[in-house]
Amino acid sequence: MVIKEFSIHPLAVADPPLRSSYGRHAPYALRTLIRLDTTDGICGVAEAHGGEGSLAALHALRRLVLGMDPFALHDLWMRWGAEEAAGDRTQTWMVPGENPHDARRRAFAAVEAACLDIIGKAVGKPVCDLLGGRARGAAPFSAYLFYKHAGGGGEGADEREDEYGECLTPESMVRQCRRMIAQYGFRDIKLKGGVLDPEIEIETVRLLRAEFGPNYPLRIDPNCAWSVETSVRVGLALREELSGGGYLEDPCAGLDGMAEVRRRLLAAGADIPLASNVAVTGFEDILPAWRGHAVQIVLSDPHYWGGIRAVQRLGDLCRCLGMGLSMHSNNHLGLSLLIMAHTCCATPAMEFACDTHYPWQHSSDEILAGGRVQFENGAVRIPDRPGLGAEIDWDRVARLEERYRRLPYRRRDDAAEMRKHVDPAWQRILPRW
Ligand code: GKR
Ligand code: MG
Repeated sequence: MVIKEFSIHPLAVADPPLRSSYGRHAPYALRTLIRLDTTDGICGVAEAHGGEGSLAALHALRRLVLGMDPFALHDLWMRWGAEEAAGDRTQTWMVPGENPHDARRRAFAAVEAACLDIIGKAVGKPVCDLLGGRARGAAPFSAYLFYKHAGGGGEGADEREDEYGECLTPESMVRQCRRMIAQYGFRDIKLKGGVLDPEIEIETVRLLRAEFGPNYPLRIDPNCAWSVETSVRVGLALREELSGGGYLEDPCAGLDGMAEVRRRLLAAGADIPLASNVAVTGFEDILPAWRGHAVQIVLSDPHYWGGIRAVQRLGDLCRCLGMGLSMHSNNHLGLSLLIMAHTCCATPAMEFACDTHYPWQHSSDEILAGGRVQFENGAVRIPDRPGLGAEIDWDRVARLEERYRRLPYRRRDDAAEMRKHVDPAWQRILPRW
């Protein structure tokens, strides 16, 4: 069995005006669907980051994939040269999926997921059962809360209903969380911070704790918006709320800054773990992060760490070093959610609930035949089907692809959206506070 066709489908997915320290989300997020067809008539699919950078890498990889045996993933890895690339792979200045330094790994990860989908279909097993079996029966996810402007995503006649409404105060964030938990049953809460004055964000976390109690661990992630000083101040103010299964994620830029924050928090008696998906994005970052005590929890992501098996390896490494493992998320559709769920179930070390943007996407954009993936008590069960368990609605794909073609932009640029809608002079300043 070899791969005889490789098609690449760029997609535009409606996205609400969510805020982060990067700026504001555009009306459409960019994603890519890939499809591999084998000589045995089996089709494998995967979802990847979108936009021209991701597309270019996938098109370059295509010539190595055509004619390959889907089982020969190591051979592909070596021929493609997706090892860690030199250069700034941090996500300090570039949003995930836009950094050219991990573009090769991202392309490989998509092909790996599609090949595992093929292999699973060939042997009649779900992907996580091919990779050592299930460390847990279902993949738990967290309620991923965002400050946001009014709007449900999309534009003009294509605008989506604004399910969560404007959310720029602590009180409206509690309402957002209540609604999300009622709908999905999440048991962990993540607040995207770095948007409002830290005092308001502290108040938001406190209100969330008052509303949901200590059985809902809390995390806050300002994506490097704070100085070391501010990070320590916020950490100390929230020492109760961020302990007991919670964490402080990428409060400031760089491993040195994170190490200093950790030192000062510990010296003040606050043992709050620091987590990262900004300063730590690849295997090369692990030892410096560990040696400097800068990061205690690594946020993996099968999309940019090099695939599902790379996250398994990362999990083993984290276990050896006494570090925790969680999972990062960007905007995505149900196919990525399934990739993340298989990854989580096949990775014993994944002991934190994974992040997901899925609640922010609208059902009318889902490309899975049969509609959106369902959550039970905040977790996704692995479908009782071989491979990733995804059946694609190709008419829907064609519509999202057509929408992509009509979009004027080809990469995610949250700062440009800020200038367009909020403040014409807006710049990403780090640290802002
Ligand atoms: O969607 O704005 C966003 C997030 O800020 C995302 O881009 C981050 O990569 O969620 C991510 C994170 O945990 O840093
Ligand atoms: Mg993060």
